[in-house]
Amino acid sequence: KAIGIFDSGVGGLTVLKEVVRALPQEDTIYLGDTARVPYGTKSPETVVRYSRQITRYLLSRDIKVLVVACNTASAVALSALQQEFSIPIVGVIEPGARAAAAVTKSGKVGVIGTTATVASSAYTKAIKRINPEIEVVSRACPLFVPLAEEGWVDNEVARLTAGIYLEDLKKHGVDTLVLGCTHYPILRKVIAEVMGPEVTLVDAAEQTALTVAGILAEQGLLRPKGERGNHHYYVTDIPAGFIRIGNRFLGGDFGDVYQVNLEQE
Ligand code: DGN
Repeated sequence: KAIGIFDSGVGGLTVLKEVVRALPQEDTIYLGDTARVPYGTKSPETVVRYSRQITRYLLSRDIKVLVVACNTASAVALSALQQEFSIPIVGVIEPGARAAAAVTKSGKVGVIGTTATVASSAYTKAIKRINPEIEVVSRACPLFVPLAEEGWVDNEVARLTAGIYLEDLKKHGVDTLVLGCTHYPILRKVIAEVMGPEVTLVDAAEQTALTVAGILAEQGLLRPKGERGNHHYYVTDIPAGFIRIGNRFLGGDFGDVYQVNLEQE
């Protein structure tokens, strides 16, 4: 059985990359809902409906654990999915929040994400659940998504955009910054440059992969080390754009990508 991972599009490949790094022996099935991206601007009902369809599809492909790599879907659909389906389902928000709460010394944590994720306060609530004393300052950075997709991750435009977005968080004196969107790890270098060496960046992708590894180990579902997993990719629109941007996200060729029509499933 494989690890199922889904995102609204290509961004969740940053989570897949970390899952493969942590668990190279596991098979993965990735679904990017490229026909219906972005989720960030849609109502929770719609995002829940899409997430259900995707989960049913991935379950039909025999998965043992599901990773909701999209922050928006994690924020609005995770509990509905967990109630409806019996396999373990991991979102990206809880692991990121846990890591941030563990890392901060000053008790001031910054969170950046899409407009929808920041509006949901999901990270703030998750961090406060762990430690109510922690002060959380969040900021939506919507322009980071097109910059990452365009590959403008290490130039003047990226630096300037990061400078403007992150100014307030810097002034606030946060010592920890959660990269709360699938695309932001791609911009890690400029974000780190702007925030300075005293701020620790928490990558929700990395922490999510470790959570998945923990669950599989706990349930005795890990494949033996030393094997090399197979990776399958499905998208809901034609694969061309996904392959172009995905190669950049994964840093190399990642094989065949198939189109699937979820409405017919
Ligand atoms: N995958 C989305 C997220 O992590 O919030 C970003 C892209 C989108 O759907 N807006």
